Amino acid sequence: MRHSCKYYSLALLLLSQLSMATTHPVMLEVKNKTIMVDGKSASVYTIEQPDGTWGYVGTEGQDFNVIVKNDTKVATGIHWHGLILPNAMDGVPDVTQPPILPGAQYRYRFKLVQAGTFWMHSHMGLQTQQLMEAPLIINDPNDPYKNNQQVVVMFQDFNFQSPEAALKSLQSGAMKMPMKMDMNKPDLNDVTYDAFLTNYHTLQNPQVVKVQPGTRVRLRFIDGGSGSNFWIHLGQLSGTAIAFDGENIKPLTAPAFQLAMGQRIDILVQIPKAGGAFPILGQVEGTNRQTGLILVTPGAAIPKLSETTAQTAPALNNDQELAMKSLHPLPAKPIDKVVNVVLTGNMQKYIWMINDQAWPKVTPIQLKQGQRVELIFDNRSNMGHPMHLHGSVYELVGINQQVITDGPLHDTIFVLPHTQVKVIFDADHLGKWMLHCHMAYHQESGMMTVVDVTGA
Ligand SMILES: [Cu+2]
Repeated sequence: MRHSCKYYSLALLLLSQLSMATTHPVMLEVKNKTIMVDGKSASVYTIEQPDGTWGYVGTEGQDFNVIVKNDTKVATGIHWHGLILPNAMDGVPDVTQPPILPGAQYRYRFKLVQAGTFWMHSHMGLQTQQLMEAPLIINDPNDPYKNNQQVVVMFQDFNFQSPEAALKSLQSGAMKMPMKMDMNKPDLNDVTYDAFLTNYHTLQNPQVVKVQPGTRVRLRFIDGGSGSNFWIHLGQLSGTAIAFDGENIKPLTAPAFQLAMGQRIDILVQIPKAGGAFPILGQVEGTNRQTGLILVTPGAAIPKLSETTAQTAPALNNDQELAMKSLHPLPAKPIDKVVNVVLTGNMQKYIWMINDQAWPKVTPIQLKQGQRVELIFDNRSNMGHPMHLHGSVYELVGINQQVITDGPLHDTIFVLPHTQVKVIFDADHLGKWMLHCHMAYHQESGMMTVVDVTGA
């Protein structure tokens, strides 16, 4: 009996290896894409499968088995934002792998241990600003909402000017407005954009998604912007957020939702039985500019939407962070190590720093595998910073003096100006993990470091 059981297991093992071996890798091609922005054509990037699928859809428990093929003229590296994975698979050029040269390929293979809304983007220079990005959706086979239609809503910001030229203007102070001198007001938008896009479309020519009356739709929002935070407006629909940064939260209903660069939020909406057209909009904080797409039931007229609104959107705030509660907070455990992450900026020279150091001249934050770590983001600058840690999920445990229990889990948390945000996580995974601001120009101007997790 024991023997037959052993042989049976062996046979199963061989069978599973065989099936793994025969799984064909998914090809993800990084390539140029021509888009129309308000009547003018522009060349940007995209990441697509050969059949035109934008990005990747997988299932929790299965393998992420991907070949990235660089069909552009520039070296690159694609990072799987929010995924827990082996360090060598993290896609950071010159840190976890060599850059992928033009015409070259790179293979990725690991098990998908999460489900939710994630995304992929270049981790090289300012390539995300040229929209080298795509959704990365992982379905949960036991998802209670799995029969609902899913719609990806990725917000993007766009300039005809090259991002390198935009950075030069920032460094020379040309883009700074007089309000930057007012220390009482936060600085909201470093970069002035020509257009805001949703899934590569402006509101002049928005994506129109067919939905059925009386059904529930899961909107998977991704802020793929390089310099823009958004307020999500659902118009006449009421929305219930069920996940943030790919992690389930207790259902949260609100009149509007907030999304900072790099973050994702999953919102359920109920399409009325009477049907109609339902704009799903993102308005950039501190501006009257908006982008979005339209959900439309069969036969409904498609409205004309403006790219501007009458009202200027306020700055993001902490209300949503305080209202969200994790469905699966980290298990209680004593803190082994506290790490201060002081965020500062020199607006004259446009240098952004972590603990007074600017990438790449940084001292890595050293952690031992298995440590429960508390990170204290201490933002001493006049701008908010969406702080992203690779390869881990952290739990919000405090904002300034306020202690938070069952706070939401994040891989990217927005740290408001002159605010302290505390998060905890377990340094379970060996390797060099990037910790950086997701505002592309801050990241490129120094606000990045590395967390080095070594054996205990
Ligand atoms: Cu920043």
